[in-house]
Amino acid sequence: MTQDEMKQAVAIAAVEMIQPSLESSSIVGVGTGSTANFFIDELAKVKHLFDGAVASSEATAERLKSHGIPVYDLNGVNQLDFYIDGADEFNDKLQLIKGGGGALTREKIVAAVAKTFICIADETKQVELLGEFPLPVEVIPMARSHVARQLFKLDAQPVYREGVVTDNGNQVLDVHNLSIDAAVALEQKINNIVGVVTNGLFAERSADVVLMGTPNGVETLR
Ligand code: ABF
Repeated sequence: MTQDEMKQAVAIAAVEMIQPSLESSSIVGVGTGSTANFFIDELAKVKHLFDGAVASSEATAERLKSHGIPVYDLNGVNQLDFYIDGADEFNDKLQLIKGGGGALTREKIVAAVAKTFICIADETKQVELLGEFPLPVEVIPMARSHVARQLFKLDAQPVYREGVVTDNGNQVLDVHNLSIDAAVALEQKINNIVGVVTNGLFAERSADVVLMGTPNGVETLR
């Protein structure tokens, strides 16, 4: 099985998982990235079963609309039963690193609102210790150097993701050489640096379920 086939398998499994709960009034939270794109394409096949979606990025909004799925502003949505999104890494506590695609802040907001966060990822994203994948930190542009200096004090190596502007008009630092054993504490510490919008650790709000694609099929981790 190729990596893309595993991504498609978890996308199909995610639609199967949410389908029994979908109603004509349901709004689905949808993430960003190549695995999420497979999910969008599968979700479109059952679009008659729900009302619409909230998107975690402009790219996702465009893809949803291209399938004829209405996209709503989160502020107008009272209830979001599910958020489905990929990840760059996940551990056995279902804590994640996200934001390789630069959409971490909107992803974290939608995940915070959703009752159930279903993470879809192939087995290459599973790790014992988070941090091999550089941790993305979204920063207000004028604070970028200040935030970088504070991160150096944590013995981390922030690298400016040059040429990238987030959907919120901000910049991204990718923090290398982290070995994260206290993910909640680190998430809070980095978020407390003035000028940080948010970081890509999803530890305080981890996933509720990970659907992991393997060559032998999809495993459900809770
Ligand atoms: C989003 O897409 C991001 O949080 C994460 O960075 C990325 C994973 O991308 P892919 O599914 O393409 O590996 O979920």
